Amino acid sequence: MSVEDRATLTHCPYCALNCGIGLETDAAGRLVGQVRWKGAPLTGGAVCSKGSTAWEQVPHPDRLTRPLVRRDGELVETTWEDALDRAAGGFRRIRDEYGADANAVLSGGSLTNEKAYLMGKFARLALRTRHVDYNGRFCMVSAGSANLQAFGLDRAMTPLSDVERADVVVVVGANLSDAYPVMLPRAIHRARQRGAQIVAVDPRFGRWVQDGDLALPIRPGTDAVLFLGLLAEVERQGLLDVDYIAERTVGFDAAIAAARRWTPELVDAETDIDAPTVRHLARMIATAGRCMILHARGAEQQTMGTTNVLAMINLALACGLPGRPGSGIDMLTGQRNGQGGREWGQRCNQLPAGRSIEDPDHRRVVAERWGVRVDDLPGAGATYVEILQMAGRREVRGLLSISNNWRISAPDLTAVDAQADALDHVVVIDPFLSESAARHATVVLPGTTFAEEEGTITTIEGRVVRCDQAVPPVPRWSDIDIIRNLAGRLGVRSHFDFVRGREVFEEMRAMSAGGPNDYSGITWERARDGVFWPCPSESHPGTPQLYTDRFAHPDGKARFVAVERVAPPVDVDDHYPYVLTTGRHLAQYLSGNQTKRIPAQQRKAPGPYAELHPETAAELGLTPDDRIVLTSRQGRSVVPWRPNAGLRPDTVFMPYHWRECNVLTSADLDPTSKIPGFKFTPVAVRRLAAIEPIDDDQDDRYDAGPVSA
Ligand SMILES: Nc1nc2c(c(=O)[nH]1)N[C@H]1C(S)=C(S)[C@@H](COP(=O)(O)OP(=O)(O)OC[C@H]3O[C@@H](n4cnc5c(=O)[nH]c(N)nc54)[C@H](O)[C@@H]3O)O[C@H]1N2
Ligand SMILES: Nc1nc2c(c(=O)[nH]1)N[C@H]1C(S)=C(S)[C@@H](COP(=O)(O)OP(=O)(O)OC[C@H]3O[C@@H](n4cnc5c(=O)[nH]c(N)nc54)[C@H](O)[C@@H]3O)O[C@H]1N2
Ligand code: SF4
Ligand SMILES: [Mo]
Repeated sequence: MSVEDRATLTHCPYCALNCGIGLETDAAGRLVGQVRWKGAPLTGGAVCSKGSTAWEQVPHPDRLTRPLVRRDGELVETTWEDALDRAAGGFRRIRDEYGADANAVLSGGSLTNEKAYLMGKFARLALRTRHVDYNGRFCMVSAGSANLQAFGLDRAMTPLSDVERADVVVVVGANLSDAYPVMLPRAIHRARQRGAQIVAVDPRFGRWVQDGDLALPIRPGTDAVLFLGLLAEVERQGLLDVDYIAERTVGFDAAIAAARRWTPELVDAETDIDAPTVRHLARMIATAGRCMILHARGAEQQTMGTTNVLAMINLALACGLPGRPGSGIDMLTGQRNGQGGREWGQRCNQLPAGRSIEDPDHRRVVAERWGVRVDDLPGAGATYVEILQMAGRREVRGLLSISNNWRISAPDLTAVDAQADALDHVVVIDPFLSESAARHATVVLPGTTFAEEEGTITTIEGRVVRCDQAVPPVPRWSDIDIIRNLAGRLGVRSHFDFVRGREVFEEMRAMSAGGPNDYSGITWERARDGVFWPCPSESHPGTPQLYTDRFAHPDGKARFVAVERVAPPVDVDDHYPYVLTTGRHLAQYLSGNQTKRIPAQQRKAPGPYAELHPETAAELGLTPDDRIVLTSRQGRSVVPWRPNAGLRPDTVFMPYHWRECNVLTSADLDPTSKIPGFKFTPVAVRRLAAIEPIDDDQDDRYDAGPVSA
């Protein structure tokens, strides 16, 4: 029997590679395991250890099965009716007393497209608030804003299957070994075996970087300088693709004028990448038959993240890479539905299908298709960190949260706790009690896991794929049921009268017709094998490769955007001499509210730690069993340390899955994308003295965990 016949086909709930898996149920309909789905798009049945244990979260004993409400400071079980009444009643009271914008919604990039769409719609039509944002604000928005400015769309342009055919692959700030363990390291290795030159621009090298690769240990926060210098050098060497620049782009003169002062020597002084290497790399990229540039959060989660990406795009355009099959510049999206999650209107400035909330035509189309008056659609609102800050000032008083966990993942956690403490009414929908819900929720509604619902997600490549439902939700209701029931209590049920994912998907297809992210030709059936948007009709094959003939701006041309080097707002100094940069461990996923509960994952990464270069550790007089004290302007953490000779000696790396990390980071934001600078925090490091008490500001009263009735 084929896997299609004996298993329910779906996709891994964690990262954006969306590895396809088959879920197996027993005769009684219980989930019992998972099998390989060899026909899965892109990854062909491969999974990493997180993916192979993902199903264990579904029947997990920690699952929330009944709603909780806070009484006398404690969360206690209650009925669904009571919890939904209180949840909706709290928002209604706040709206009556303080106005609709005193409620806010925080949503997430792990949700299916259908739920992301419903959350944006719920904020606008049920709560009628401007303030709805999502945790992709911590992730994809620098890449997104740069791509929108340069190309007019926010999606990877070239399919990842092309990586293995490239002659040069430049990977900027992506840890493929831990964050994209399936498919990408192998594609890079295949390219390497074919003779391709692999380039890694990163202050820390993962296992995927090998001998013979050009490994460039860049000084954190200086990516724009490197790419400005490369652009200038391509011109100096006479290697510009002048025909492409003339025919397919605008804005080159201003961009090159801003770049020219960056001689290889100046680049060296800022980035620590030496001048001969800058010259060599410029020539290599400009003369490659096929060149792919891949970038992830290293250069993007910076207070100048948008600038960094624009600087990379300018180089790519100058060399004629975008739109040339087998070449291009791709952002590597992170979360399960990091792509679809940023298309369907759960962002503060966005309406469904990539439409802008400020564009009168877009507003009119959406209002018409929703059957509401244009004036009833709120305008643009605040972003994630700004919403928390507004809570601290009591401008926002009610919060509906789904699929995010600010008490681990937001920057400057001590401040965040105080901000969220000031909220009057917090409703959290989550399958597991998160640290955020444990401390801040007034109502907790048990959420849905990936195996308990149907829906679509849009992969790292922009391919819309389908997730089938294997088992009924462990709690009585699914996330979609919860949204419908809350909407009913707020008097707008007719706009949310959906039970199944595919019903929502049909509304979305119609909604997207003619919009920037057109899904209208993607049927439920076609989504089985996956279809790349835009796909404007059922006979259209979809669009794996973007921009072959024209870019998405009205005139069809790409924009060079002139950029200057922007320094981090606070640099290292004598008090905080090291740069803390943060990221991932292979075994854990984001705030860990799912993976920390799975024994195989937890054994591999049981708790926080920091990595130091062995020379740095020697200078600090550390022995292997020592713990270190990390101090930043925001906070202090005590953690064990590990040596990593592949890390810059002036840089400390910490995986971010535990609170110890984000108590140190700052809430300084990129002015355009409003992403926090997670990858650059000046810190002091010292050995913890043997007799020193550990008064960390970690508060274990609010650990995520099972609740007893
Ligand atoms: N195991 C696991 N996999 C995941 C996730 C997870 O939580 N766990 N999360 C998923 C998500 S949501 C995302 S967004 C992706 C993230 O995927 P990545 O962005 O690849 O992962 P990070 O570990 O955040 O690492 C970013 C890289 O940037 C480097 N870096 C730091 N500062 C700089 C800098 O200034 N310049 C440059 N050029 N590089 C720098 C770091 O050393 C690191 O190698 O991973 C996805 N995959
Ligand atoms: N220092 C530092 N901080 C970072 C980063 C970094 O690199 N460094 N990376 C940032 C990045 S890239 C990201 S993407 C963010 C993400 O950060 P978070 O917002 O914390 O993401 P998750 O851990 O996925 O939180 C999601 C919550 O949603 C729940 N959940 C998952 N799926 C569903 C669902 O379908 N329905 C419901 N109801 N609940 C669901 C999970 O149980 C979990 O409690 O963290 C950011 N924070
Ligand atoms: S976590 Fe990512 S790489 Fe691992 S199985 Fe899931 S989708 Fe694939
Ligand atoms: Mo992310």
